[in-house]
Amino acid sequence: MKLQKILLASTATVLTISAGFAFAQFQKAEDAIKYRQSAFTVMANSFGKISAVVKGEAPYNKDEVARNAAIVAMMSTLPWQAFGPGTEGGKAESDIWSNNAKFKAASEKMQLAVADLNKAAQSGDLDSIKKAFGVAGASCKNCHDDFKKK
Ligand code: ASC
Repeated sequence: MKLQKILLASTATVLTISAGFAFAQFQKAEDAIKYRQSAFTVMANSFGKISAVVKGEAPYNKDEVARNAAIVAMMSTLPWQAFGPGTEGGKAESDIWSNNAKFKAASEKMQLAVADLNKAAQSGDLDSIKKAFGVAGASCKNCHDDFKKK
């Protein structure tokens, strides 16, 4: 099955994945920090490639955008398992742990937004891609404003 097909995640799938994410175990906080930062790095790389297309800095290639959106959607499910108790550090604000419900809500909003972006990207409609990209980017920024150290 193609990656894009696997990742055409419905809202329910995203929430199921994120709800069942307690599979990773980390020996040290350092390992959790490295894991979540790595997932965000890969996500940001693909998001940045879509950003260039949306801004008109790169030509629109349907397959490439679809592939990058699928990567973003998949990666978006991964970092959260690495924010467990005792993993404070890196660029993470302490509010992640002291106000975890708000953090979780923001993370779910982002996952839904990038699932929508992925749907638009698979459809190949550039106008919907641009719209969904804007919503997704805002959901990244929203969470960073509250929970990421500058
Ligand atoms: C990116 C990236 C982010 C988001 C954010 C959107 O490409 O690395 O963190 O977009 O800047 O506002």
